[in-house]
Amino acid sequence: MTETSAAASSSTSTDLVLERRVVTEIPGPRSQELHARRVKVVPPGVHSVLPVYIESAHDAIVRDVDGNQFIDLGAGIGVTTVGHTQAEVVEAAKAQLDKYLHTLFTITPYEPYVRVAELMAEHTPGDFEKRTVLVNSGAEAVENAVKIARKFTGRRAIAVLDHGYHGRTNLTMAMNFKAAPYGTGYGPFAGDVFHAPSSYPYRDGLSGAEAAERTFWYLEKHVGASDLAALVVEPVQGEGGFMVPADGYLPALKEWTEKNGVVFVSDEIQSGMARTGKYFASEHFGIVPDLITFAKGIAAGLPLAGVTGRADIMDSSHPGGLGGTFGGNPVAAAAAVAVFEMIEKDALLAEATRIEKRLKGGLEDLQSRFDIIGDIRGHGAMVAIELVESGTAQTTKVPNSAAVSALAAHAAKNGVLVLTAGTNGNVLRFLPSLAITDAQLDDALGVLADGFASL
Ligand code: PLZ
Repeated sequence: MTETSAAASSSTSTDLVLERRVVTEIPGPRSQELHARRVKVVPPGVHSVLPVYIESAHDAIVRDVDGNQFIDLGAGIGVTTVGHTQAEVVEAAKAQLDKYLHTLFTITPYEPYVRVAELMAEHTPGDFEKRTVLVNSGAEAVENAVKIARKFTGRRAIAVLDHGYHGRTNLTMAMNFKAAPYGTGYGPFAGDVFHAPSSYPYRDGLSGAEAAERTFWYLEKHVGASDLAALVVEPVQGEGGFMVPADGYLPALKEWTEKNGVVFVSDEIQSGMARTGKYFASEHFGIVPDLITFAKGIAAGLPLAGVTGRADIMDSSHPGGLGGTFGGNPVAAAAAVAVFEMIEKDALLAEATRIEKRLKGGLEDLQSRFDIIGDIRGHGAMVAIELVESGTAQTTKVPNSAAVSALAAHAAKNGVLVLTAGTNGNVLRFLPSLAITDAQLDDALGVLADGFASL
């Protein structure tokens, strides 16, 4: 395997032959060496799901330092949506690197930030004036949306939905549904955050209207609508397991927030930026959020995030109230502008729809052979399967996290990166880049089929 290692150490992302290739055990010897160095200097709290160390990546293929090549069905949790190392994005970032790397927008501003704000205004739902603030991470975007909603309404309380995920800062830990691993031992958490029941059609069997009534009852009795500044909702839940709410649920929530003067925040950090076949998943449900949080896919891997929303809400913050040293970094912003251009030029919304068809087709075929696949759900290139114990898919739906772990491990050993999710850890989620080919998808599905057969 020495031949392959030598090639690996000198290859760049653009030399990659775009196919799955397993040439060593996984993780290979060079990854193991790096891992031995890492554990001496990086704490275990920063956990890596699969400790193969990456050498290069392009489109939907990542190559490790041992020369193994993986079909990437995770895209760094939905970040490299346009594909790894796309020439347009890399060139835009390089051009910006030659001009200036930082000035601080709140000291001396620059055009790429303004351009991103214009593009967000254009591509988010809602035919009204909008404003955008740029920050560095998804959690920071959620923090800012909460700040902005509280300032606008003068109210204290924030509501979130069961199975939601919003980040790892102190406020956003309080907003997550799942305690372990995100919050365990890290409290006390921010107060005035209330969790309400969501819509989870596979498990609750409720219509959208029924699930919404349950949510309202909870918010009205337990929080009181008049004290509520914002309701923060992922239109398709990410870490929770890609739950698509029942028809009518989100429109009912939106209407309820309007009636009660509550700011509706759509957390589109995972579901946004063309991932679901629309620019923002809110569009699938016909809702127009007051504020949208975004991150992940917007800059193809460079750190950029933000909040876009109704001008009257966004303008309620006083000068100096919003910002941060690195927010809207010019290199990341230039990359984001290129991402928007790629979505248009390469008709990437249609690619997400292509991927949905191919993936769901393959997964339905697997479901007809393996009865532990209880549910297949999602939109565009954001699709998941929920696994249950054999014989329970239509009845008690007993979560089967062991099968999910075994399948993810089988996939990794065979050159497919697939991510898990779900409050019960029993969901396999597929969020490949929109550059993935049908042949790569079929190849990955074949690996999964073998995995199911060997369970
Ligand atoms: N809101 C909907 O999906 C990030 C978390 C990975 P940051 N999801 C991936 C991990 O284990 O830390 C996410 C999200 C939604 C907010 C966030 C937070 O975004 O950029 O990770 O802060």
